[in-house]
Amino acid sequence: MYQNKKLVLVGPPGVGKTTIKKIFFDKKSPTQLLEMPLEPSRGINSDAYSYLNSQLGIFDLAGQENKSWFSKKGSEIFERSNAIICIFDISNSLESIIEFLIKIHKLKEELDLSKCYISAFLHKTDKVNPSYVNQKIRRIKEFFTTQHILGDEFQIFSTSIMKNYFYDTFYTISEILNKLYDDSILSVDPNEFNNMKTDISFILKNDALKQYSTKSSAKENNMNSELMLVHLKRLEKFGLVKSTDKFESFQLTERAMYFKIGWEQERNNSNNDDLSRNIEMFHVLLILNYNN
Ligand SMILES: Nc1nc2c(ncn2[C@@H]2O[C@H](COP(=O)(O)OP(=O)(O)OP(=O)(O)O)[C@@H](O)[C@H]2O)c(=O)[nH]1
Ligand SMILES: [Mg+2]
Repeated sequence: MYQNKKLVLVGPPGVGKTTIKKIFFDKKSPTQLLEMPLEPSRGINSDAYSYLNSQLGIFDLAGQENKSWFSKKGSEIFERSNAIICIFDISNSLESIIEFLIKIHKLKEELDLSKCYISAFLHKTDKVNPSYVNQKIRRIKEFFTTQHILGDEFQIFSTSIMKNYFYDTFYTISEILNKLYDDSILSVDPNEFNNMKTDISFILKNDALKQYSTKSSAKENNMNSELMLVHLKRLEKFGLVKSTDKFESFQLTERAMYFKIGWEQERNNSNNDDLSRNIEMFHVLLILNYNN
C-alpha cells in the first residue's frame, strides 16, 4: 500500500523555509546552517522523499518570486498539493501575514484545494518573548475565525531551529505529516516499533558531547557488537548519531542533543514517560529518507 503526497513551503523571502527543510527533512545540523546562511532560493526547489512505500514531494518556493507564485501561470505549482505550510518570520507585520494568508485562501478556492491542509508557522520565535508570539497568533486566528475563511482545520504554530525550540518544531512537523497519510499507511510494524524504542532510549540515556566506544557501549547495553552496530547505523540514518571511524566509536549529533533537551523537558513537565506515543508521532519524520 502506498500514498504519494505533495507539500509546499511558501512565505516571504528570508523567513527560513529552506533552513527548515534542510534541518527537519534533510537532517542537517542547526548551527552549521546558522553559521553559513544559505543563498536566497530561486524558483522552485523540489525534492522527493520516501516513507516506506509512499513518496513525499516537498516544494520549497523562492520568497523573492512570490508575485509569480500568486499569478495565474505560477500558481500551477500548488495544484494537487496535500499540504501548504506558509512560513513567516515572527517579526513580519501582522498586516503582511494576514494579507499573505488571504492570498493563499484565494488560491485554495481557485485551484479547488478543499482537502489541502493549510497551516502557518511563525518562525524564528527564539528572537522574541513568548507572550509576543502568543498575542500575534491570537490576533491572526481572530481575524480568520471572524472572516470564516481558511476553515476550522487551519492552524498556526510557533517554530524555531534553536536548541530550546527544536523538539517542539520537530513535533509540529511530525503532526502535519501524520495528518497527510491514512492510518493504514502510518501503522508501525511492531518490530520496527521496538527497534525505535531501543534507538530513542539510547539517545536519551547517552551524553550528547561524549565520544563512545562501540564495543563498550554494546557491553553496557547487553548487546553483541553486531546488534549495536545495526542500531547505530539506524540512528545515523535518523541523523542522530555520527562516526568518523566506521563506528569503532561514535557520538550523538547536535540534532540528537537538541531533540534530547526537548524530550526531557516534556518528560519533566508531564511527569510521564510516554515513549510509545511519541514514537508513533515521530515515526514518519524520523524514517523519511532522502531518495537522491
Ligand atoms: N534566529 C533564527 N534564524 C533562523 C531560523 N531559521 C532560519 N534562520 C535564518 O534565517 C535566514 C534565512 O533563511 P532561509 O532558509 O534561506 O530563508 P528562505 O525563507 O528560504 O528565503 P528565500 O529562499 O529567500 O525565500 C538564514 O540566515 C537562517 O540561518 C530560526 O529559527 N531562528
Ligand atoms: Mg529559500
